[in-house]
Amino acid sequence: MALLPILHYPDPRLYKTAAPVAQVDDRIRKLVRDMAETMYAAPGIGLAATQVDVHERVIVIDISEEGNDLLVLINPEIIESSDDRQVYEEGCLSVPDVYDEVERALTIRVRALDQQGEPFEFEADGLLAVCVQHEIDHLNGKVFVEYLSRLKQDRIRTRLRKLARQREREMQTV
Ligand code: K1U
Ligand code: ZN
Repeated sequence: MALLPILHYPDPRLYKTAAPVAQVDDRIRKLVRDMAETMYAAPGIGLAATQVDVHERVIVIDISEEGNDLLVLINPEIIESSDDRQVYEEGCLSVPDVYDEVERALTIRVRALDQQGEPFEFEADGLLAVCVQHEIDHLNGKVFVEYLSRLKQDRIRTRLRKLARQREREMQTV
């Protein structure tokens, strides 16, 4: 297994649209294992392949307290969305130390493939629905800060660019 580097906003690779997985094979199952390890180590409750610079439609999620309930979604699709909405204070491993409120559908019905390539469907609400929508946005090249005001986005971009330059300088002095 391997820990994968996570891209940080505003890296342009986060804006790419991920392609459908053509075949669920050992390469995809290894990607899933590496993504899960990376998500648990971060720590986070979700990770999309886009965030580790792999532009294929793969997501891992674990919202359990114990971190022992991994959900793997390959080629996920939201096939129904409620008109009822919920607001949740979201975070993102690609946007460190930024948390802000985003409004999304309260309940969704999701269709995806599992690690054997078998289709399955489930209904999600609450945090799971938030997380699935957030991760599918990543596969579509969208980062949650794009739901915030232009002013907030500019401030976040400036802060993260500064942080990246600082990290680069620190690496050069080591
Ligand atoms: O996609 C990501 O960057 C992962 C993100 C998922 C997410 C969190 C909250 C709302 C929507 C989507 C995270 O995991 S951010 C970190 C986080 O929320 C967390 C970390 C440790 C324990 C509990 C939560
Ligand atoms: Zn995210």
